[in-house]
Amino acid sequence: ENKEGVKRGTLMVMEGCDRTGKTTQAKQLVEFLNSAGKHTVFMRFPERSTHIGGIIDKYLSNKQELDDRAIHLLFSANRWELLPEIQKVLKSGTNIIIDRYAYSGVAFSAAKPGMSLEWCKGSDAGLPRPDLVLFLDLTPEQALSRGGYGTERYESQKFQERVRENYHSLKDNSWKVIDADRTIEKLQEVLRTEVLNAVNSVKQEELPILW
Ligand code: FDM
Repeated sequence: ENKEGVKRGTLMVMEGCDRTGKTTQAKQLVEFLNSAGKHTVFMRFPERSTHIGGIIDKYLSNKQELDDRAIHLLFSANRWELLPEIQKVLKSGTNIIIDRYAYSGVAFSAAKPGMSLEWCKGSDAGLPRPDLVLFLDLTPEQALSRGGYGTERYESQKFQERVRENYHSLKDNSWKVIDADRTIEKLQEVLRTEVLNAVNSVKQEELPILW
């Protein structure tokens, strides 16, 4: 509890390769927690509505080219620019579920030639470490069978395979690896148990930091 006697909110993150159902599941979890009386908001990265987010959006939709390091740093900067907001929300006792976070940042950038995991981690070092990371896992074949990838940058099978390997090397003890090869309803049921558990067991006042 803080000075005002408010327990801080829980920081939860959804991660996974494309087509694993992250966004659908995250939004349903937010509704579920709110209906259970646990005030929760949805956030996402990249947050395309800011100035930096606008550049990221152009890059992802192939309207603009950028050096691999420059775009990596912009994805990080997009998290740092929203950190004050995240801190404010958590401090007020509200939980956050974020669709993608720094793990996406590293897993995607480090899947490019000549980009190392260590270099990529640098620019997110110091951000709050989530209480819970729900990693929705699908093999690239399972993901592909869900109707193919879209047309944004990174949406190809070869790239997604490298991303998935990178994700697995970023796991720490806040991660739950969840088999996403189930119906939307079944998967939601599994995830609800995890988020309730996380919200009910938050104790420390201060969140630890990455990495
Ligand atoms: N992505 C996302 C990154 O490369 N770095 C990041 O830091 C983040 C947050 O952007 F291909 C990639 C992952 C994905 C794309 O897709 C954003 P969605 O569909 O908006 O999540």
